[in-house]
Amino acid sequence: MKIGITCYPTYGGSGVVATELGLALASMGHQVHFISYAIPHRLNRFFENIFFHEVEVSSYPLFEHSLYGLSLTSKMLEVIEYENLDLMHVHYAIPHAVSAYLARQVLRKSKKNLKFITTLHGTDITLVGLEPSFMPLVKFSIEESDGVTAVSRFLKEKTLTNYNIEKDIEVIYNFIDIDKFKPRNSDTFRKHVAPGGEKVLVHTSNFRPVKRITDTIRILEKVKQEIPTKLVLVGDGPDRSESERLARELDLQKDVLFLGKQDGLTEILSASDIFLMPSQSESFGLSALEAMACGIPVVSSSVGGLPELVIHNETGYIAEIGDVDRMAKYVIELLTNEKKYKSFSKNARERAVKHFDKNLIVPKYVEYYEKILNS
Ligand code: GMT
Repeated sequence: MKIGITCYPTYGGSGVVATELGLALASMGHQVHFISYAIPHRLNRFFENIFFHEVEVSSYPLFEHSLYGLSLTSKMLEVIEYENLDLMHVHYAIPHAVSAYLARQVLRKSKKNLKFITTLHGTDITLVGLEPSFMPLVKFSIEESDGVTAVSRFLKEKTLTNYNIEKDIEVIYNFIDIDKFKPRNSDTFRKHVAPGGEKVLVHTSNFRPVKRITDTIRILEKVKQEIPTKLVLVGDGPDRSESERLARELDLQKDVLFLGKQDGLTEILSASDIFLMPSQSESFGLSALEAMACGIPVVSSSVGGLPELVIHNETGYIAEIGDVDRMAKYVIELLTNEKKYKSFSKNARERAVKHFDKNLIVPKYVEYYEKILNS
């Protein structure tokens, strides 16, 4: 198959999933054309069967704001025609699904056929898409997609009810390379982070308000009263300054390590004891899955798709949003009960391998592509 993929190429989870999917499809012999404004950061070297087409946004004094959606449609049309694509697969509804819809309509005028699939990831439905001005367009682009997938059952249900849509939405969970994300020895990093043998809590994200980063610091404050512990925060974004301020205010500046954006995640995760995800909203929680695959139990909020990933009292614990007391209690329970910790760690890795292995999930996308192309 020749597949076009459009995604946000930055650090967000949807871009990671789209890129890993493209790489997996290419390794199966499919030809994959990424169409976006920048090269997805995981495509950092040559890969057979992978092509990248950069969307250039034209500037003209009259255009005070970027016309990205239209530039994207134009690039899609060019690539679909010249590369003879069978299918477009867009990740994140806004504006990608609208651009793909427009490209399909333009092609229909000249009696050419294009099918496009939209994968919903989370904030495109639960946050941005709900803005009153966007809502009708998001609903329309979902209804008009030839196929729609969602990364959790929660997100599927939310889409159908929030937008009052009657459509078959296929749930295809996010996936992980279990050979890359696996428990490994990372003594050097651990010695650096916790030189006194302290326990290590970890969180990775894009530091947006939905992630509730400051909750991780408040959890640390409580856990530290019982067990010497450090907190490693990986990533960057709008809430970083506020989090650094809180760490100083609580006199925890020596115990909270802000590492910024990092590529060597597996080493950091493997050197940690518990992954924290106290999010306000989370349709799946890819970074929690990465931790689980490394054998790290997760303590998270109970929102969105998290209960489909984190099995309470088995691979980690879940608690109400903002209930830092309970989350801290769960962390302490795990850190003080070695037998329980070991079994949770084993269960976390096993769950990642059994349900979210790339080799199980990617074929589901291929099957879905075939179904849509033949429909
Ligand atoms: O908010 C983020 O973490 C980024 C966002 C994205 O679209 O890049 O993530 C969403 O998609 C991820 C991949 O499917 C999911 O694992 C995240 O749960 C989801 N984020 C939210 O729902 C807040």
